[in-house]
This record gives sequence, C-alpha cells and structure tokens, in this order.
Amino acid sequence: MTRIVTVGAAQLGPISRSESRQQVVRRLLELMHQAKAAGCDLIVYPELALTTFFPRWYMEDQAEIDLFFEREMPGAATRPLFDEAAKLGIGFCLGYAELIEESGRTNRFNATILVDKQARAVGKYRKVHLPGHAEHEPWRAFQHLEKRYFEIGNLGFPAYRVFDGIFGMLICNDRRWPEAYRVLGLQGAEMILLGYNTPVHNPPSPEHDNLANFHNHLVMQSGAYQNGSWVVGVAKCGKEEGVEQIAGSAIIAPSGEIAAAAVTQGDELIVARCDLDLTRSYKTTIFNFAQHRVPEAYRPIVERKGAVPPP
Ligand code: ING
Repeated sequence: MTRIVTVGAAQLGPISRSESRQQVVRRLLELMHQAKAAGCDLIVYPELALTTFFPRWYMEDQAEIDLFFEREMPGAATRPLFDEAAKLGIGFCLGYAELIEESGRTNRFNATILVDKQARAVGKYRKVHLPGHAEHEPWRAFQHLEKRYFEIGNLGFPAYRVFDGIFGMLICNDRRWPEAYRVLGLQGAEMILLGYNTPVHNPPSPEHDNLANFHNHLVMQSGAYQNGSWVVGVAKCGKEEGVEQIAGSAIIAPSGEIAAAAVTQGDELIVARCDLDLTRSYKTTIFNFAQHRVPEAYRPIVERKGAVPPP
C-alpha cells in the first residue's frame, strides 16, 4: 500500500515590520484553506513565518527585540491556526522565534514546530547553523544578526514518526550543510521540511549574489538525493523592508528532481502528492548506508597519524 502524503509548501511574500501577528495569521489561514481545497495532508510555512525577518536590524533594547518572539505556542495570535487545522484535519509546520524560560533562564531560539492533523505539536527543531554575525557591522547594507538574537539549537536533529512516515525539520542555513540532512538520513528521514529567509545579496560575498537561486536549489536537491528523502523548501521572499529575498520554494523528490516549484515572489501555495515509498528506491540501493557507508572513515581527520590538521 503506497504511502502518499500530499504536501503544500506555503511560500510567503514580504511581511512588513508593522504587520500584526493577526494580519499574518490571516495570510497563513488563507494558504491553509487553499491547501485543504487541494487535498493536502500537511502545509509547510517558512522560517520566522510570523514576523518580518528582524535579524536584518541592529537592536539593543531587549524589550524591542522580544516583540518579535513568541512566549507560548500556540499563543493568542496563533491559536486560530491550531483550531482551524484541527477543524480541517490538516497538519502544519511553522517557523517562529521562540522565547522560553527553561531552568531559571530565558532562552531564545529560531525554531520550527511540527503539528499533526489533530493539531497536536508532535515535533520541534531549533536552528543549529546560525549564519551572519553577532555584533553590529555598519559596513553592511543590512545586518544578519541571528548569532546575536538566537542561541544555537539544543535539540539536535530529531526525526519523528508522523503522517505515516519519518519526518525531520531544518531551518534555512542548515540546508547548506550536508551533515544536517545526513543526521536526519541516518534516522531514516523520508521527508525533510525546511523554511528560509535568504537575501539575494550576501554582503561578505557579493560575487555569489547572482547564484543565490542556483545555490538554493543545489543544496536542497543534493540533500534530498544523497539521503533518499523528500525535501520541502519554503521561502519568505520578495522585497521585505527594503531587502530582496529569494523565492524558489520547491518540493523535491528523493531523486533530487523538483516535483513542484513556486513561480511568484509572493504568497503562493505549491502542492505535490509525495509517495514516501519512492525513498526506498534510493535507501535500499545507492544510499543503503548499512551496505555502503564507511563511518569509521569519517573519523575526524586529526585523529589519523600524520594527518594535516584543519585550519
Ligand atoms: N539566511 C541565509 C541562508 O543561509 C545567507 C543566510 C544569506 C547565506 C545569503 C548565504 C547568502 O539562506 C538564513 N536565515 O539562514
């Protein structure tokens, strides 16, 4: 019996700084209704889907910074998402800025949650690869201060049995690091959900700007193929508070082929019927880790006699 999961990738256009949570949630609900009408089992929203991408600004006032965070999930503004999802019988994956009091201290993460068709939160991931910088760098046309506003994720790369398969989550820059997919692949991940906010221009390397869209699909298609997994990549895109962010949302098959791709720079739902059993064709042959992978060969190179130590 084939295991088909119909997935909606809910790309978002720009979210302005002045847009309220309620206004954004209305956009998310519109896409959720489109997804339900299209027969989706699951809808995937981008990274930090509730607010504008605030790490583009240098802020010092913690109270101002914390306005971009959610202290509870669901909270008053996001509860309608959970209620509607339960009513429609659709799961969702939502990226947001998480502020949580744990063991007597305040922690802030770039997080994403996975919610099943009964609106139960079944999984959470906190972004590990935080790009950019921690201090104000006025030379930049805009900042990228994720290292300042978020802690490194402390949940590892968990995989979850849900929607009749094995699912994992990544966030934005994680998708550029092959080991992030591989840690999920080693857990048997059959579908990896990820959202992103990616400026076209990267101040430290402007010579890469013209390749932003190519690199976006390159890393997701590679991650999918090399782990025999579906990959769902969802953008928050367009000119957001003056910064052009790439679109390119895509649903990618375990072959590495793009099964569905966005064609706009705004709110757009793309849908694909994803057969999780297509993953077997790769996980039981070319990427049969048990048969072909040589884990001891990947031991840190410094442990080997006479090895050239990393820089
Ligand atoms: N954004 C970017 C990403 O990895 C970035 C950071 C921007 C990398 C431009 C390279 C070029 O897609 C986030 N939020 O990680």
